[in-house]
Amino acid sequence: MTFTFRNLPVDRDDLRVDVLTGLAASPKSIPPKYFYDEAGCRLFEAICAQPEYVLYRTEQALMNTYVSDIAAAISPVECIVEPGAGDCAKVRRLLDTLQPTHLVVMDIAGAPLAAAAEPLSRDYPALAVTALGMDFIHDLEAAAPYLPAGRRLIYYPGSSIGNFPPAAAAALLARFRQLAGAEGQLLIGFDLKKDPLRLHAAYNDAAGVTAAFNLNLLERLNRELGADFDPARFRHYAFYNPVAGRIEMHLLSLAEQDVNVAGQRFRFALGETLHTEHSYKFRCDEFSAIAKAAGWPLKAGWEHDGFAVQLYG
Ligand code: AVJ
Repeated sequence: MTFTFRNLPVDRDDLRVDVLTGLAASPKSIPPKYFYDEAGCRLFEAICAQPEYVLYRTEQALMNTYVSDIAAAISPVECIVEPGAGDCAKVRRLLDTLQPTHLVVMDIAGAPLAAAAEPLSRDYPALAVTALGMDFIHDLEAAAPYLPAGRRLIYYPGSSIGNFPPAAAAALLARFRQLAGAEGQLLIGFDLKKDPLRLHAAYNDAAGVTAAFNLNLLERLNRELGADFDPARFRHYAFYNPVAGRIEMHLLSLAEQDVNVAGQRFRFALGETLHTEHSYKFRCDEFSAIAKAAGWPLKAGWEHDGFAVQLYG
């Protein structure tokens, strides 16, 4: 039916400020949301097609297997809201079964989101689609004026929540709770703790796509912040930290080197890392405790081959 795209005003300096702050800190780090420029979005889709990155296909299989149970457990909704919707592929299955009147998708990568969301309004003639190019981690509340009245389901698949340490995950889920409103529900997918060798392989694919995704961050900073990183002098380094329960992804400096970023100089020691991503893995009970602390009581859950989807509300 209707398609609306809005690029919500982002502070243009966010990238510069966050990167300069992260590089000045010890250990050095950059938030993972900055992976997703246009090349980064394409590389993430390519990761999902790698045989080692089973997470994506396992969630698909789970949703295919249990879609009617899941749909039956969800109370009727008028609106589905998906933060970080990316290529908008996952939500189609819910549109088919729940038949809401409105869909609101958000993503920090506005142009790819608009391109992916527009066809949905053609494929679902009864659906009003709103695409918001926005940094929802920073600014979730700015989406509120675009949500129609009526019952809302927040859909947060793909283990995106794994990017956040437990306290930050609870804080984000509490903000989802506010946005969802009185009769709001949350359907969320997350990766489970499992054999660390399987996890390790998923972030170290043989074709090197995850490495390219990680290193693309440096290319982006070179392009957008006039930085002079030499990607050949950094190594993609990802491993499972069982004490913290997370995959850690780093860019490790292969030499002592200076890098200039937005007019400032940063020194990397040999072997020093720039931390680029956490990807937390949970047990079901661990996750529902986090969600409960954020005001979401568990309604139902499904598990398949090391991946879980839970319904709250
Ligand atoms: C999009 C955050 C779910 O952590 O598995 C994939 C991103 N990073 N390979 C993840 C990612 C490296 C992904 N999430």
